[in-house]
Amino acid sequence: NIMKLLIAIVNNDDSALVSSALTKEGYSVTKLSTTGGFLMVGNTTFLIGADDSKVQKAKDIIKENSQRRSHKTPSTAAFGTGLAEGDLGREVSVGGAIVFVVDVESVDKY
Ligand code: 2BA
Repeated sequence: NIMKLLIAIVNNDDSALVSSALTKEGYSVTKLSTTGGFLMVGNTTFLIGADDSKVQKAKDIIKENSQRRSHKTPSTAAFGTGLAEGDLGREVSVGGAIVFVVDVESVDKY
C-alpha cells in the first residue's frame, strides 16, 4: 500500500479541533509549532502519515474544522516580518488551512 505524507498548515485557532477530529478518526498526527513567514504569527503544522486511501478523508476533516479569517497586519514594521511598507495595517485573509500531499518513499518504525 502507498503511503502519503500530509503537511497541513492550520490556523492556531483551529488546531485543537483539527487535531482531536483527526485523532478520533484514527489518524496518527504530529503537531509542530510554526510561524507564518508573512505575518510572523504562530500557526500549527500537522504531519500526518497515512495510507493513500485515507488521504481524502483527512483533507475533509481538516476542511470541516478550519476557517479562513481576516487578520490585521501590524501597523508598524516589526523586525523579521516580510511586510512591505504598503502592507502595514492592512487586512489579509488567512487560512483556514493549506494542505500539501507528498509521496513517501519508505516508512520505518523502530
Ligand atoms: P503567513 O505567511 O503568515 O501568511 C498569512 C497570510 O498573508 C496568507 O494567508 C496570505 O493571505 C497573505 N500572504 C502571505 N504571503 C504573502 C505575500 N508574500 N504577499 C502578500 N500577502 C501574503 P494563507 O495563504 O492562507 O496562508 C496562511 C499560512 O499558511 C501562511 O502564513 C504560511 O505559514 C502558510 N502558507 C501558505 N501558503 C504557503 C506555501 N505556498 N508554502 C508554505 N507555507 C505556506
